[in-house]
Amino acid sequence: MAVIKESKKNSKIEYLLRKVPAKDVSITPGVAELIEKAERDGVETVWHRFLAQQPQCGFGLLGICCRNCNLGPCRIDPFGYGPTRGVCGATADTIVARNLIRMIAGGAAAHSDHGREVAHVFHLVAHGKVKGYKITDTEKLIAVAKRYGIPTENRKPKDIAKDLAEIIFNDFGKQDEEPLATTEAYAPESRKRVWIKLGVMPRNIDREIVEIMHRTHIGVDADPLNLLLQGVRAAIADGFGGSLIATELQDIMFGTPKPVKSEANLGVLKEDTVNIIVHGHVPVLSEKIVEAATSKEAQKLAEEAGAKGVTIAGMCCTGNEVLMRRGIPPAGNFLMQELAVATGAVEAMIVDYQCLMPSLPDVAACYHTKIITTMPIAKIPGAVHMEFSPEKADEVAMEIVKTAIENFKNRVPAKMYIPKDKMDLVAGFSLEAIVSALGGTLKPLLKLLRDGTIKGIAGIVGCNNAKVIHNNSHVTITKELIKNDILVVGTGCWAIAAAMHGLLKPEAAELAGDGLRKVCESLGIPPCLHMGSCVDCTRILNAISAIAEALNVDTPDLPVVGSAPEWMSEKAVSIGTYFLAHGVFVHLGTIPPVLGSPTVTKILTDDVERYLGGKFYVEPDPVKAARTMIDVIEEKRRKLRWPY
Ligand code: SF4
Ligand code: MSK
Repeated sequence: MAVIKESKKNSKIEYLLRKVPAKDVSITPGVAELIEKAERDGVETVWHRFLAQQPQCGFGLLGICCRNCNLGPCRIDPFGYGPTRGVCGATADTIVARNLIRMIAGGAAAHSDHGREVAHVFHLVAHGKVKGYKITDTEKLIAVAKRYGIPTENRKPKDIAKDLAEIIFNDFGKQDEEPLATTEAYAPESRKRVWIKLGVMPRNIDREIVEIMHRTHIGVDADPLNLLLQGVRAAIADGFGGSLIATELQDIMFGTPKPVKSEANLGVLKEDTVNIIVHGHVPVLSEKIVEAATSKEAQKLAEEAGAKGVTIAGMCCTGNEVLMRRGIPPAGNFLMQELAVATGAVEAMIVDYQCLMPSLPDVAACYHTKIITTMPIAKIPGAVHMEFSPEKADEVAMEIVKTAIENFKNRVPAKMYIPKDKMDLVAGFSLEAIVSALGGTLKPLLKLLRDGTIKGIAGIVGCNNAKVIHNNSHVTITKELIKNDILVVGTGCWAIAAAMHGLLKPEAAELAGDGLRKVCESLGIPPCLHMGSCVDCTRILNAISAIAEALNVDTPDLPVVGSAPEWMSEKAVSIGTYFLAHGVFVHLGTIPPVLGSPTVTKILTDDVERYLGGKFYVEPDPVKAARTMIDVIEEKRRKLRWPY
């Protein structure tokens, strides 16, 4: 129970408050107040648990512990006084490389299983086997089908969809050595040549993940470079055969995002309505929840329950999905999920999968909130499980919404506090929306890049991490970059951080350098563009590829950088690696567990550039990191002989 019953735990909470003032934990308005409220209510949060874990295991932080077999666990002495090999003979280099690519396997598995779920629903839609979903964006369906060479002339959308579903299913299941159809359809030719030469062209997402698990089993691959190359192959497979499939099919079924106005932060919750939060990643359920919650039936039921309607808000990437397609406001990003419950004003938090804290039901136990799990693969002890299936999507969604409404009567006003803070935003900049804002072609952007009005593009992605001040690195890096005329595009929890700090408002153009500011003002857009959820990092990849092809250069030549300032998840490792594979200079703001092997560290931060054109750069200081990214962009411009 997070309702801290033992005096020992209570004293720990008080101790933490004395040790770390809440204001030093987060820069986001409302967070400090709610941490204090949580402590008063006797509820522990992620920050309390993070401190309770100190000091974290030094071997783990360096990546030099291994428990891949029962001869272990083994650990390597980083100072050379103790063991330099595991029981089987594995060195630090082998162990670090194995551990890192197992992280990539985890991230790629999460993205691709999400993609697979969406593909299954799409297959049902194509074959007319499901009522609750449909093809919403036929134009996108045709554009995607053309990429795969599927005939589209004079054909019904459902027939095109059947062919597309077949090819995508085959990408998941095929056993031959040929590249994924999706990589062939989307990757720039110049990159494919590099990947083939290096032996990292992916064959099948499942196979690349399985191969990582095989190679990292005791007694298989011990060569750090060979292991890391398989990590690159699995990450590329994720980029195309997992994440991109999710993005494209979600757009076809739920609509391709267009600019939409909304608000962000905990202040989007309302005192007098039923409040429902959708949290997780996959929109197949949350789209239905939004439909059900905004229906006349739900509004009427809420009024009968004494509320002034139903408010629905998002959290993490499910939040991003429903924000960019429906304008549903996000209540916060990853580290704020428990605080949303601690407002005492949430009737139900409906979760699908990924980035859900298993502590949520414990926090909810202190209030009246119901944590409702919906996916058979993501149950949490203490939560209510209401299983979702595409065939019964509408019924399940309405049942869940009704459960939330019925719970309104259990709200305890004395335990309720909603911070007032919220911020206006514009989200929904899919690549299609960006091209449309530019008048139907990328040409104006290319001209602005060439003449230096916009110096470069930075893709900022990823999570929150309790190791650093919440949202500080996201916001600081973003402000530094736009001040230097670098257009920022991004996804995931960065997008929600940027929104809560006013960086997704067109007015944020005031913070940009002269060139970027004028462009934003003339187009009426913010200097930071919300491109979606974690899987939508592939929208950024598609943008980079389209720009490179239009300029007839390879992707590493572009004045483009990537950053994951506060990353924590395995998915972020996979994303960072597929950006690296596209030749992007990728900044990491929290230190990956690789420093126990100078060999692996050097490969990732130096040698890899010779093979792929990009490399990782690790810097926790956001100002220094931004400066380096600006320098990299200027260097790329110099090489292109563009003004810098
Ligand atoms: Fe130890 Fe080797 Fe087994 Fe890892 S695989 S636990 S290093 S014996
Ligand atoms: S939700 S993976 S904390 S971005 Fe996509 Fe945020 Fe990272 Fe989860």
